[in-house]
Amino acid sequence: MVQERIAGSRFVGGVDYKALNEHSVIDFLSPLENASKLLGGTPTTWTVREVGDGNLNLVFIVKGNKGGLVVKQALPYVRMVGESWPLPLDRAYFEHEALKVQTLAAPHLVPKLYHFDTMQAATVMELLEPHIILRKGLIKGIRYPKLAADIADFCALNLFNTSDLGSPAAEKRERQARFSHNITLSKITEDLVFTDPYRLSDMNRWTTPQLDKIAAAFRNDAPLKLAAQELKWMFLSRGEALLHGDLHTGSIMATESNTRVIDPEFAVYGPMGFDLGAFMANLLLAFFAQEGHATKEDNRETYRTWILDTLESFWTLFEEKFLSLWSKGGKGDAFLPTLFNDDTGEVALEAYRHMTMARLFQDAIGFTGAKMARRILGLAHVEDLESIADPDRRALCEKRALTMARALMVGRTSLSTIGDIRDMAETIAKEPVA
Ligand code: SR1
Ligand code: MG
Repeated sequence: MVQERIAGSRFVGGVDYKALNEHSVIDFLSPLENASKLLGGTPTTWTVREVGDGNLNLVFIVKGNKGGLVVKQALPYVRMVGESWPLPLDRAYFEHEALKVQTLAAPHLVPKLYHFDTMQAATVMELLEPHIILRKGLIKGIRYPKLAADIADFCALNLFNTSDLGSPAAEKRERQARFSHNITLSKITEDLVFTDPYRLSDMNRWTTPQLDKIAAAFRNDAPLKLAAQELKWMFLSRGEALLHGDLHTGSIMATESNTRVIDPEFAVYGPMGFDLGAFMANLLLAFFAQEGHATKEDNRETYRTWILDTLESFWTLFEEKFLSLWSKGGKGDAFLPTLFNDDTGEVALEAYRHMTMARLFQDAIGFTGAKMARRILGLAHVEDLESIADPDRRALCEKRALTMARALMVGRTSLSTIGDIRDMAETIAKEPVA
């Protein structure tokens, strides 16, 4: 399984690649000095648990008498489907490279990196404890007071710093060229997010028969398909910044006081709105799923309000942070401040910054819609909805989410504030569903 792509990733998954197991991971770690130090004791005393519950990789938690760490290894196929769907191992390289970039921009919001093994396509990194996957917390109804601000910071710092506002052109071009080789994972996004939900595909699934009509309506909806293709075109062609590429609530680990973003294996240059939309889509999916998690004791009303508060704060804080980074001036070659350092220039540039944020908002909500629809009509679904056991109840939540997804995609250019998005979600959640 030798990958012949680019210098840095060429040898990822070399001839001696072997999928690790709970025994061999100890042999893999024991020669690593920093890992042994962190774990403490002797390798025979270390305990291992494979905990990967994502769609693609193996994840081992290893603990010793002093501490713990995580080993994440790429498999040569899509874990959720099996060996019939091969996948290049060099995604581990892109993930590690993206984590390095993110560590420079926002070290407090990503796990610490300890080691990357090219041959085994494996990264050794910080064990985040007592963090849990945010999606699971949202299903349980846990509130995260720092979430909106932390993800707003993560997005603003990474998107700004890797764009032509924050990076000198030569540096940005080199990085963009490197990540442009993350072709297979980008193609998954192109197909699963922007294409498959709008055509018949063996990969698609949905709650049937409840959603059969709406799934067919999506496949026959020309304005919606145009919107999806316009977003896909943006994803393919507009290399604004290095994206995380898969910023859903399963890629965030959180406690009530700490937030970390993991799993950037889909990293690629693309439109900034894509990451912003991914996060907002998953908040909205969590919002619409709450009705499925309501019980007699807890109708989840106040929790739903908290999710929408988080959505609103996220956008507001992102905008504030991005604008402040831009006003302070980055190292980028676009909009050199020296061109605008007279009174008229400053006013014009400030107005332009606000226009850019308005455009970015519309991009982001278009991607929000696309990322919502794919999780209901496409291959990879979300636990928020999947864990609603009663299919009628689940379908009700899903239909509402699809109604919102369509409205965001088709109507994105006539929506202008995050308050509009909140109102739309609240209205759709109250409407009767056919
Ligand atoms: C075949 S991979 C399916 C999905 O899992 C990842 O989390 C990405 O979202 C991808 O689209
Ligand atoms: Mg992932």
